[in-house]
Amino acid sequence: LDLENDLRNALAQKELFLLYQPIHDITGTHITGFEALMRWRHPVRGVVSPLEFIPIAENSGLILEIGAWALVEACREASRWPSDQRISVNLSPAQFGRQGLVDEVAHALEVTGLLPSRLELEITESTLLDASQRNIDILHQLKRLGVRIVLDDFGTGYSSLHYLRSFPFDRLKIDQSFIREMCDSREALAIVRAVTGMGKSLEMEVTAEGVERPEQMALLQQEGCSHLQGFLLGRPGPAADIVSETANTL
Ligand code: G
Ligand code: G
Ligand code: MN
Ligand code: NA
Repeated sequence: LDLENDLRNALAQKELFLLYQPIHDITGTHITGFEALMRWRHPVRGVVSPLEFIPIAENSGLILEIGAWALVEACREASRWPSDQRISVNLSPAQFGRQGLVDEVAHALEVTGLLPSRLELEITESTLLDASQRNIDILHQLKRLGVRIVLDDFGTGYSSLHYLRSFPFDRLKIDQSFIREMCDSREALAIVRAVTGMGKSLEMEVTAEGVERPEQMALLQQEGCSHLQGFLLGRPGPAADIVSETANTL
């Protein structure tokens, strides 16, 4: 409850901030965009992970305010980048379930002037809860704004395949757990192979998350994955580093 009270003040106190992790093309030589990852600089505890404070934000309803802030902040930042760079923003279940999400996204684009096609919204299966008609309608409305929709942590839910039939996602992100094991586990590798194959057939980009070792990168190139994200290619970092990072690859 302490932390919840502190979180209530965090926005006003400007204690929340975003880090940006690069997403590379499959060669690892070009950055195609960044994922915005939230952090909380707590005055006493230091930097708190979203794994700790997002659930608190969800339960208290604070996520609506925090999520709206993150969306505008990330779009504003990206509007300063080279125009071939995309920004990915994670949406939490409460944000997705809320009336007015579509207006909120439209507002963020409007006030920042970001081209809609440069914004990607990352949604997990647990965010969607189910492929209900209401949820599918919201995804279509978002898509009509011109933004891209990404299915995050793909493979960890129990109905992943069902979602692919329900909605044309622009990108799938293979969950880190598969990448971590793909060099040692035939099963993990088989799943990575199957997901990249499906992505191709369905004309969805496929990003491997959590790429930490050169052997993983080589294997992902061989399997025909389209994008790479992970500590091997770049850690989440402050916005100030980005202009120079992207400049190196252009
Ligand atoms: O950056 P890190 O790996 O610590 O993030 C941990 C988790 O927090 C991930 O699941 C990530 O998706 C989630 N997360 C990070 N930033 C945000 C955000 O801005 N909004 C939401 N809803 N989740 C976030
Ligand atoms: O759930 P989501 O995919 O949004 O979470 C992304 C999280 O994964 C971020 O918190 C980010 O810090 C973390 N992450 C990104 N790359 C790596 C990596 O190579 N290894 C590990 N262990 N975590 C990573
Ligand atoms: Mn994500
Ligand atoms: Na993910």
